[in-house]
Amino acid sequence: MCSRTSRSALIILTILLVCSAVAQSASSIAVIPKPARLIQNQGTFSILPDTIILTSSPSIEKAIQLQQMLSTPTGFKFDIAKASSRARSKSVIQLRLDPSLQHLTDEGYTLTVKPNKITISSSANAGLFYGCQTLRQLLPAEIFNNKKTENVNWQIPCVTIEDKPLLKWRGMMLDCSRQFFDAEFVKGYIDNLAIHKINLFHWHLTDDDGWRIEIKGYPKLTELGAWRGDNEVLPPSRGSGAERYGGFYSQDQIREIVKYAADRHIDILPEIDIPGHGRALTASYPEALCAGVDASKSVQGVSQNVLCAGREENFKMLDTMISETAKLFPFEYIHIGGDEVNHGPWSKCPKCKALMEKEGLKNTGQIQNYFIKRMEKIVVSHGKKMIGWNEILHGGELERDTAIMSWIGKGPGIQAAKKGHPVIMTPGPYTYFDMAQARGEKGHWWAGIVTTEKVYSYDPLDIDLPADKIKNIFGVQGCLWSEFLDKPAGQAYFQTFPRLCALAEVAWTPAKDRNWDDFNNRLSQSHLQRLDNLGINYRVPKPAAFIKKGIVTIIPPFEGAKVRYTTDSTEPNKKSTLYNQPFAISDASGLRLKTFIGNRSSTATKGAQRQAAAKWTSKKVSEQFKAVDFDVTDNIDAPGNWHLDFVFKKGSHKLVIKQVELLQDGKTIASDIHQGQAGGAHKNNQYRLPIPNYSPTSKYV
Ligand code: TNX
Repeated sequence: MCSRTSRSALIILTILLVCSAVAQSASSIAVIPKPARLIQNQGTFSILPDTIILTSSPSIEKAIQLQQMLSTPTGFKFDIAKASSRARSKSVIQLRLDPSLQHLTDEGYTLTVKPNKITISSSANAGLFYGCQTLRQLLPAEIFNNKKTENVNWQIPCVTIEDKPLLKWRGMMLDCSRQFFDAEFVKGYIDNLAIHKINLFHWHLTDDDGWRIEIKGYPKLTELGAWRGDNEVLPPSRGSGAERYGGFYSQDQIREIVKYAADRHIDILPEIDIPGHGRALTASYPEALCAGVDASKSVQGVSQNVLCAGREENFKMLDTMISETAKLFPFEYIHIGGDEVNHGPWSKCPKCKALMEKEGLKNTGQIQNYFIKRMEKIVVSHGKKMIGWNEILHGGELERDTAIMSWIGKGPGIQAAKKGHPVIMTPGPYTYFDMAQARGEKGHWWAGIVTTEKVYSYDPLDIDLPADKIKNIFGVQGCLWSEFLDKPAGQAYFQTFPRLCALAEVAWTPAKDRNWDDFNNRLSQSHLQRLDNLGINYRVPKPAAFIKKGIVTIIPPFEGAKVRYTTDSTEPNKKSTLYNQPFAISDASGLRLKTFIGNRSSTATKGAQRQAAAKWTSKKVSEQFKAVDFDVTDNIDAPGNWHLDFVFKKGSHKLVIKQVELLQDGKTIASDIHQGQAGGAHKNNQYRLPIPNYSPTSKYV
């Protein structure tokens, strides 16, 4: 029997957060992001073939957008009439500009649904647009179909909503360099952001693996630098193989996309990533590199990707790029990257050494600050403000107007906000959508597994700063780097959704009104169906399986989810056994299970875990070390080497463990003495406890 050696009993540490009650009442109402205030009233409004849209001239575009959203799935026409006209329809949707609603900001709105009339009011068109998005989510999910759908009762519950966003910067970044996403894809992506009331698209346009923005003054950037492959200036990489791969956006296409986004109340922040991450630039214009041979590499393993800081022509080139970029993008900021710069080339280059001498720079860190400050001047000279990744704070001071994106964690953002810089929080462990969502799934690991729940748990304003500094936290943003996306379109959506839905609520809804169970309920019972109807390849959440004394219990990821399984290691499909009750199994290693929603399924969960042996809350642990007992008799069913993992789920305090002992009928039979930690990071958190003589009648503590 001793051959069945490795077992584990989990102790889950849960530090409970006190959450306020959920304001949104009816279970059938499931708006994401959750409105600030929503009251459900008696009755319903029905959209009918003769429903009309009333508005005034300045909002006619919003009325047309609403008409387009509603008419395809319903097949109704939705005549648009001036609010002043004597509209005869009994069924009216009115969009009203109302200056008295300025306290809700330009993006806030009120929405009242009465049996004969829907009124959306805002002080600005942005608020009307968001009111329309909310209205859409009050309708049956078929309203998101892109074809006429028969036999649907297009009813909306009567409600009174008053809503406004928590944060003014609610962003999402897409890396279009490592993988090229064509203009149509970008537009579709923008559409899907707008539905979630995201108001900023950060367009990562240049990096080591492809230059994507047409710069007329330097045409080789896109003639050469937009392409990779065996016979191109850029080597094959990122899954694209030996063939010529790439593409770029012409200035005309960019103008069109900027307008497309603006119509959906999304600003576009362009990023030109320098002075590192610049191989696409230096492959097109090698003279931009430092002179001499340099084999050093960036953290990503890329060499020859840093611009020479001592070559004056480089700043002329950058000035041209920023000048052209500034004209294409009306948004007030331009992103200049500034991340992960390999200083190696600067320390050897004669021009950089001469620059250090001339400017009195003591080290390469100060060269970086010199470079970034020159960029700041260039950006400002073209009428824009600069923003960069948190490394731009290294080596010296910057103008207070310059904004910081805090990616490596929250720390740099907090420091920058203290100094007075505007800050966008993009901490990897919460907002990096290139991180894997579960073990065995695609993605980076450096910031840990980033689940939808983890994203949802993030509170960008939960930082220890005075109010006048907290106001420097402008917002929050998700980032999707694309080096791991080998099937760009489908995989990009898989990585983005539903994590973006969680991020949208983090950005829009105050923390006191956020509650994971409530959100997950709205997501799983209604919103996933909307995403499905929109054709979004979202990630279906995986089920979990637990085993105890030979009996497997499957936990679906949400109420009502269908889980199918196999026991012979084959991938479950639509015909596999549907789980409906616990079952016995002699060996769980061949167990495979998947969640099925409509035509979609999750990735497979393999095998079954041991049930958690115990749970902790903050009340049970203290600031001083103390001994705590758990009865684990129920978890142990055989002799062998058992493992105990301490797993931190949520909360703001880590747990430090000094030693673990196992007692059989009051007598110590095993102990493992080493310091472990379970928290934001887990360190040495596994304890090994051999049980040589198991007895089914013994008590194990
Ligand atoms: C770091 S975040 C990078 C990117 C990578 C990403 C992968 C940042 C500013 N730079 O170049 O793609 O990590 O997670």
